[in-house]
Amino acid sequence: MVRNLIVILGDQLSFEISSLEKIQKNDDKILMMEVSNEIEYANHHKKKLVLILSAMRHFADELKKNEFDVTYVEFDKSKENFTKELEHQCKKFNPKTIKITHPSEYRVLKEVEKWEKLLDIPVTILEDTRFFCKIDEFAEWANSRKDLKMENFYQKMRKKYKILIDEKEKPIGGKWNYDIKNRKRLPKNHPKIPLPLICKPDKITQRVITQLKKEFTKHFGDLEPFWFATTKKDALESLDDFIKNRLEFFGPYEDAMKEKEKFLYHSVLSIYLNIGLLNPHDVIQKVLQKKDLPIESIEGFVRQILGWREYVRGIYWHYMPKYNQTNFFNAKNKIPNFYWNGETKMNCMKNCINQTKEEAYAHHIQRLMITGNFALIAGIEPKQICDWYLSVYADAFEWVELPNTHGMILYADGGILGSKPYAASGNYINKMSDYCKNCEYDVKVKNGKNACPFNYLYWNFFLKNQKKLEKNPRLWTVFSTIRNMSEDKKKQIRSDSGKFLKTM
Ligand code: FAD
Ligand code: DLZ
Ligand code: SF4
Repeated sequence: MVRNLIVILGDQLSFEISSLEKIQKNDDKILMMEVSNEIEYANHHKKKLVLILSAMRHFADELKKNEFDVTYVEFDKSKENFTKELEHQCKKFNPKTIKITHPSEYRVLKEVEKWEKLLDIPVTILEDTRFFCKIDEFAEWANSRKDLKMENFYQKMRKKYKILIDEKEKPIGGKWNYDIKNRKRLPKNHPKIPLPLICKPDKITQRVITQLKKEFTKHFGDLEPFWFATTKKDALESLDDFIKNRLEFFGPYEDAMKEKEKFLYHSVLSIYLNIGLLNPHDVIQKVLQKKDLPIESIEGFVRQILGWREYVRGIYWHYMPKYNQTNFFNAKNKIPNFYWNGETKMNCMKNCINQTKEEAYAHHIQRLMITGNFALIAGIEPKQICDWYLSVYADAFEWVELPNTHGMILYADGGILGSKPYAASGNYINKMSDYCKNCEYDVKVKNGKNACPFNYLYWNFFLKNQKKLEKNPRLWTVFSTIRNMSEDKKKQIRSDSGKFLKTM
């Protein structure tokens, strides 16, 4: 008889996962399941499917090599969902208890919470200790404050873990945040930037690719060339490669965009962090060892992982299940087809979407200021945009995708996460990228047929939502311009926007 049946989910691929902490090799069994429901609940990018399934199979092999008793269930149509498959396995193994580390997504947690009653077997859900901040700890912080600024949370984490902090609890370098130094445009003759580490698909990955080619042809995106790491060893090498080749300039060019540079100085590590191949504690410790690199790069990078990543997870668990129910601007437009096929004259959108199709990756500013900004000012319904982001990126899991999409880009939560909507006109995109020079639209033109759609949609968004936003002190300049705007100009903006939105 099996003592504990330990269920490991597809984003818990780590020997340090809490469910394995007290495992006894002779008495306990590990269960990993590939199931249709997880593969089909979103239109996952094909590269995301290969990444997760291949990494799961590699991890199961590693466990077996270390003499753990593992049952690994490969997908076929009969493997419907976690619960049905677990029920089937429990009949075979009759475990005394089931153990699992807290699922990262609300949807899966709710499924797990039903197991005890359904199977009549005790189920223990353990804390996910990979994160810096416990769910309860975030709730305590959130309940004690009027506003939930990321910056305050981040400083609290820095102090708690003594990261970039001196003996007097003061930030190293004198400032908590070097955001101001993270906004450089990439100069024209900037040398070619080293690419992230390319990992050649091994036999396990090739088999997944072959299986997917047969079974999941309808999923979004290009399956090949597949180059992601699918083992901890290769993910650690990708981390070392980032630290060696790109970290130095991560800070200054964090907000830059360039047509032929898909990754710039970004780490491309979220895909490994989110499924357990990399541990965020280890990543930060390795980065901190690079004491000779500019503080704006080190602090900038630490802020993303210790600050933003932990903060959005906290927001997610604090506000779910209601978080995705809001629609502050009552945005109702349908997501245009070009989000799926890249067929648009807007060069910035075309580039970001085509890159997403190819790589299952876009860096933060592309997600925020191009595809996200457009969705906001074009008034696309939040649910449709959230589904898109959840599908198309290899790092997309609801706990991190939803706050970024629903909160950060769409402001659909009414300002829980952000203090103002991140709306921007073509001017910002032109300042931070080279997309406009190859565009059929003219970024300098504000209205009419050749005008950049971001220009009139930007003003249309604020005109439409004036009542909801005009009291926001951070938008004072925007509404002061609107107050001085002629009625003719407003009419033109509304008319151009109406015509454009109709073509979507
Ligand atoms: P880098 O720029 O190198 O940053 C380093 C690390 O910091 C990342 O690997 C990531 O773990 C973390 N990080 C940075 N920004 C954020 C953030 N805002 N929230 C959480 N973690 C962050 N990230 C995901 O991991 N999964 C998602 O599904 C996801 N969806 C997003 C949707 C939208 C609309 C936006 C605006 C952002 C989203 N992000 C998401 C956050 C961020 O864009 C990605 O983490 C980042 O682009 C991943 O690339 P990178 O590893 O090269 O990141
Ligand atoms: C995203 C995903 C996919 C595509 N497939 C599986 C799978 O077959 N088995 C599995 O355990 N997990 C998979 N995942 C991840 C889950 O959808 C989900 O994100 C995690 O269980 C965390 O809640
Ligand atoms: Fe994008 Fe406008 Fe620039 Fe074209 S002109 S690339 S639509 S910002």
